[in-house]
Amino acid sequence: MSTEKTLILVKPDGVRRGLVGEVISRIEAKGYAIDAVRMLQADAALLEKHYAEHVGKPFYEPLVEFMMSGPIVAIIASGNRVIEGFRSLAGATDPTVAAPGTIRGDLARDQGTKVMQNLVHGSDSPESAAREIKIFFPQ
Ligand code: IDP
Ligand code: MG
Repeated sequence: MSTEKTLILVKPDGVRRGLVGEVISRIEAKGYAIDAVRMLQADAALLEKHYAEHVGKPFYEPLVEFMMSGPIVAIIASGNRVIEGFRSLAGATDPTVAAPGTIRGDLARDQGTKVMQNLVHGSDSPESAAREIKIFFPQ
C-alpha cells in the first residue's frame, strides 16, 4: 500500500500574514510528512486548471484575483488518510464558522470580500490530489 499524498496551498493571505511556518508546523505536529515545498506566483491559466470545478461560479473571478494577489506556497504532504486529515486540520471553508482548533477557525475570519479568504487549500479526494500535484509540481 503506497502512502497517500495531498496537495496543500498556503494562499496569499497566509503568506502575507507570515503563517507559512504555522501551517507547516500543524501538518508536521499531526504527524504527516512534508515531501515538497515550493513558493510561486500563480497565473490565471494555472488557477483555471486548479479550480476547474469552480469556473463560472459567482466567486470564481474574485477567487482568481485573490489567488494572484501575491505568492503562494505549494506543499505535498503524505501519510495514511492525509487528504481527509488535512481537510480536518484546515476546518470548514467559511472561516467564521470553522471550528476553533482548526487553521481556518483559529487564524482566519470574514474580511468582507466577495471571496472567502481562508488561508489554505487541501485536495478533497485522491483523484483531485493526483491532478493538483501534477499542476503544482510538474517535474
Ligand atoms: P475548499 O477550499 O474548502 O475545498 P471550495 O468549495 O473548493 O472550498 O472553494 C474553493 C475556494 O473558493 C474556497 O476555499 C474559498 O476561498 C472560495 N469559496 C468557496 N465557496 C465560496 C462562496 O460561496 N463565497 C465566496 N468564496 C467561496
Ligand atoms: Mg475545494
